[in-house]
Amino acid sequence: MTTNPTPNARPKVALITGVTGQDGSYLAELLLDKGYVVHGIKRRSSQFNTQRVDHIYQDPHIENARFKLHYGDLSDTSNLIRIVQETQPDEIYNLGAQSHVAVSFDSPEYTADVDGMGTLRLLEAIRILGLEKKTRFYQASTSELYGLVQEIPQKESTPFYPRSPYAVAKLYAYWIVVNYREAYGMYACNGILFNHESPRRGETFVTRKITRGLANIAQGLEDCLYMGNLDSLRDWGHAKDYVRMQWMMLQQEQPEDFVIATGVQYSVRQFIDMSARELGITLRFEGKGVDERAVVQSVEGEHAPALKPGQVVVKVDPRYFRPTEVETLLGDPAKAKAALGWVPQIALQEMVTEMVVADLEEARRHALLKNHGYAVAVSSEH
Ligand code: NDP
Ligand code: GDR
Repeated sequence: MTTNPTPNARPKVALITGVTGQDGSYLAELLLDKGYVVHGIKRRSSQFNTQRVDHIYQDPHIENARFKLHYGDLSDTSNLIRIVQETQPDEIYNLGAQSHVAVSFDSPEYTADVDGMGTLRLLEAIRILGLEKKTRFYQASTSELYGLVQEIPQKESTPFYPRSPYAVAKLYAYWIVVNYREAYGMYACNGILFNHESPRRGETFVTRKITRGLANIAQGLEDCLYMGNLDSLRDWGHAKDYVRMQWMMLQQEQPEDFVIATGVQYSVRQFIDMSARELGITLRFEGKGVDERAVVQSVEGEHAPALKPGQVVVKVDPRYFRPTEVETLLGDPAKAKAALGWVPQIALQEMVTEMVVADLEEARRHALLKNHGYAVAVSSEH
């Protein structure tokens, strides 16, 4: 539904960094629905990397195309200035990032450059082009800022204690946004978002690794899923609910920072259990620490033809432990509810079902190909 107030008014223009990612794709859909012209920055890659937005792609030759992609990178200052100049956005959503916490320990400098300095580069682009009073800025801040938590649940006033190069880079980004708001009167704000997932979640984040891995095992494409810390506790929401809030944050009178969370917490182990049940598999967890594993207790229905009771389908592998772990995160979204009327609409169980159904469909396709003699590579190495 298009909600542009007056049909003849100039449509609002948004620029999204990270448009090819999970959130960027849902946000682009939302803004197109609202009548925006949406510009997105995509990275040059040796293979197509626009799968998440292919369904909303518009041929640039079409007159009045409302979805346009530009090559760019958050590490490239002149490129960012040029894109902001060309697009003259009313709103910038800075979602682009090296967003994997574990990978940030392998690539700390790159993560700092893109996630920290990249934010500064965009804010400076706005300032250099004299757009401080026109362009509103949303920064994808994160619950990882709380790291070693100082208070439960975490709210806007909870002190930060980042525990990874990713979180430290995002801490810089958080404060530079606050500073530019105070120093230059810019409408710039931080959404401190807790983990949010969907069938579009990257395959190496824990929820998607679980739903995809178990679906592959159920269809006989893999034998075992190797996991890190099963005790880790997270507050998981659905990405669709969270991008709605990103837009709402830029429509207020005054820029403010908000915590976005569900207020409910589960362990990685519980997420595994819920996903297995969706596939008709009942699991029993045995052992402790690095020796912990999940064994199939019973199988019902037709989703897991490849499985037998007694089979070990999940094992802990310390290679997925992090040098410093964030053990527990639980958000308090009271401010967002009171000030903006935002409440999440999709519960965890519903999201698990949606993710498992999508991954099972893909696993079935792969199994069909495999059974007809085609080679299928199903890597779960993360
Ligand atoms: P994804 O990893 O799915 O998407 C990240 C996006 O950033 C991709 O489009 C990616 O491009 C792009 N990107 C990566 N590096 C660069 C770069 N150097 N220059 C330009 N773009 C780049 O993340 P999500 O959609 O899950 O998250 C969106 C944002 O929200 C991120 O900033 C993340 O850190 C933050 N966040 C996410 C949370 C979550 O639970 N999902 C919670 C809190 C914050 P490509 O597709 O080519 O890789
Ligand atoms: P997180 O998400 O680090 O919270 O960052 P991730 O899904 O990677 O990990 C969540 C928790 O699960 C534990 N875990 C594993 N994680 C992965 N990836 N793979 C495993 O095998 C595994 N086993 C256990 C992790 O140790 C961790 O405790 C996400 C990203 O989207 C960030 O960009 C975002 O800022 C935060 O969420 C909020």
